[in-house]
Amino acid sequence: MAAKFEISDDFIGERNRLSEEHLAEDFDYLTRRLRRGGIEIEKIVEKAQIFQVAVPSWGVGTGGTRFARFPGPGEPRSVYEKLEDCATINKLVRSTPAVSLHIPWDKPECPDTLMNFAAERGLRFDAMNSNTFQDQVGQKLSYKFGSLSHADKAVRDQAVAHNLECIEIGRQIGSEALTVWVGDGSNFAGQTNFRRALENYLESMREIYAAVPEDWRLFIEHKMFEPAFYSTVISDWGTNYYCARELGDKAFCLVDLGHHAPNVNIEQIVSRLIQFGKLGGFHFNDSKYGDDDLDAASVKPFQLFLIFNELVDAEVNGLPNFRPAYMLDQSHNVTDPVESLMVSAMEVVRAYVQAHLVDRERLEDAQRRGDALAALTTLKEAFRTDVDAILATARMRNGGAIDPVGAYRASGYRTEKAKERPAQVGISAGIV
Ligand code: PSV
Ligand code: MN
Repeated sequence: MAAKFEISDDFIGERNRLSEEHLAEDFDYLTRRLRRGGIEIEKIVEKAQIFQVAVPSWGVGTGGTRFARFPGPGEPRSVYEKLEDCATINKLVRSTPAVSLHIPWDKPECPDTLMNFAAERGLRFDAMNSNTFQDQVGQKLSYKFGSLSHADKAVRDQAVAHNLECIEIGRQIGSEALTVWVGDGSNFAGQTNFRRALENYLESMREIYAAVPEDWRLFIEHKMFEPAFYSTVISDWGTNYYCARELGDKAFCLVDLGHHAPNVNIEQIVSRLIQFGKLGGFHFNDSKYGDDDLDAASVKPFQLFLIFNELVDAEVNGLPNFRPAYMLDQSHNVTDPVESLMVSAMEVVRAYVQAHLVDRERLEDAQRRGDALAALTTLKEAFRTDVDAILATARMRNGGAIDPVGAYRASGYRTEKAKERPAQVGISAGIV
């Protein structure tokens, strides 16, 4: 088999040499600026160097919308090619060494081979995602009217069995979490009995929970709407929290930023879940109207910062068992998915770093004195700080690119992949 094109470390080094000097100047300036506020820049660079966010295997293909999909050149055609793209992302940004798989889209024939393939490229596996929101070819019973909450026990059993299979595959490839999102719900008033549906869901989830290994976590993802447009079974963080509590210590709530009503105060939801010890993790993306799955921070960067303000507050206060799993969950329609995922990963690190710049003593003092303006100004000062030099330095020190998108484009990766991966007619992607 012909060798596959890869971006080499040497190439990244050459590209970095083009802007190293300018970066050093910017870094020097920022060092002095932050020092004025009593912040030691090296500590923040270290934070940026160790921060990680997982990428979704389904994000490296063009997702499309409910109306159409316009495939791009060189799209991955298998889980292996998806991993090649994920490895490229990590090589350039150095903060995405874990990949979240979706089963059966990514079902490996040989888990060992898949795990080795990933490890050779510096990757490991994050949470497994089950899929009972679609019918698969040859599937016995349909999920048209639900899965884990279905009125028919036989359908529920089938959906439970699928989740158990996901856990089994996950165990074989070194994953340590299962994320369950169901599309279950209703499109018409009266279509389902709300209470019974939730009871059915919980009964199914108890079986799944029992199969979750002791050192794993079970993430429950809530979503207000879509594909069901009248009601969903796990509609909101309250229902999610109730279920996670009912299930037990291994169960946590996962917050996908696109899964709430418009204008909902997500940072407060995050704070509540932290306080109740049930924040499991995130699916980062951004939205203007609904679950648009746009690139992280492309519409509401301040919201992302405020979410990280809560997260960093918990981190610096050393809250027990606080270790949220960070993942991206986006759909790319008009951009090169590799570029979008790199930019989003960098935006997530940016929000994390900026949240570390918040003067928490000053904030607390303003809160005590009831000085709302001073409190907001304290947050805004951190949010407005241009931390590009910190992010680029952290990437460079980790072996990545100062300018990941520039290096990616200059490498010709996409053109090479288009040659290696001739388009497949009818290729499907995770659109949800
Ligand atoms: C549902 O909209 C969702 O956010 C869930 O995380 C799914 O697993 C994913 O999208 C599939 O694209
Ligand atoms: Mn999601």
